[in-house]
Amino acid sequence: MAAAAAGPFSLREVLDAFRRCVTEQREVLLEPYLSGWRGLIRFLQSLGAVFSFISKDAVAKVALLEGHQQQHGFVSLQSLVQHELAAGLAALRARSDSGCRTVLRLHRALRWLQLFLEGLRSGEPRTSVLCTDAYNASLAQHHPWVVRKAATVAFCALPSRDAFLEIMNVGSQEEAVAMLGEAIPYIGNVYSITQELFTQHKLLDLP
Ligand code: 1PZ
Repeated sequence: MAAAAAGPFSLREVLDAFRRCVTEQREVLLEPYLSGWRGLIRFLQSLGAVFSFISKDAVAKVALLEGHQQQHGFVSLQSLVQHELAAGLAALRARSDSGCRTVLRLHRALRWLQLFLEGLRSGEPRTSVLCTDAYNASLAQHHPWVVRKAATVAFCALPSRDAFLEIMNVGSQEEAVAMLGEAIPYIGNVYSITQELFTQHKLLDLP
């Protein structure tokens, strides 16, 4: 257990991070949130170079948030939002490097992840179909045509469902599917709390 970090990468770390994210007061803790994202990025990087344009963007966004977190000592997403809103919504909207607009991008991607994992769990064998459907129902509406095109091409390079469950590295297929069943509600919880927070503060369309 103590040696878990030294062992081979497993998507279980991502589950653990998202599990740790939400407090009893329904705050989303930044440290496990970013740690979950770092795990997802490592997983994405292991899928090959076709996905590097996606992982590069995610890496940049996580790095920006780490910078904000260190600079201001934010513990939660709520405190980040509160801090940035103190300057006023107009000032916040004018910034291209705000924590809020960056979290919003990851937040939308988390919805994609939730849908994709649900599909994977359902048993549909064509991961590219699952991935495209999840993408069209979430991120795609926020992306320009050229990004949608590149993403759709990359999705064709996804490994099959069996291979995918294998490289998640959580044990047998049954164990991998069981872990998905456990992980999806945690991810869904983080997603809905963030969605509520951003709705409440009118931040869902930050440019
Ligand atoms: C397992 C297969 C992985 C598929 C990942 C599905 C998401 C496709 C996203 C395509 C993103 C293309 C790269 C650049 C996008 C940016 O323009 C946007 C908007 O940011 P802005 O330009 O406004 O700063 N970035 C995003 O929408 C965030 C995308 C993060 C994607 C993270 C994927 C995590 C994958 C986990 C894999 C298990």
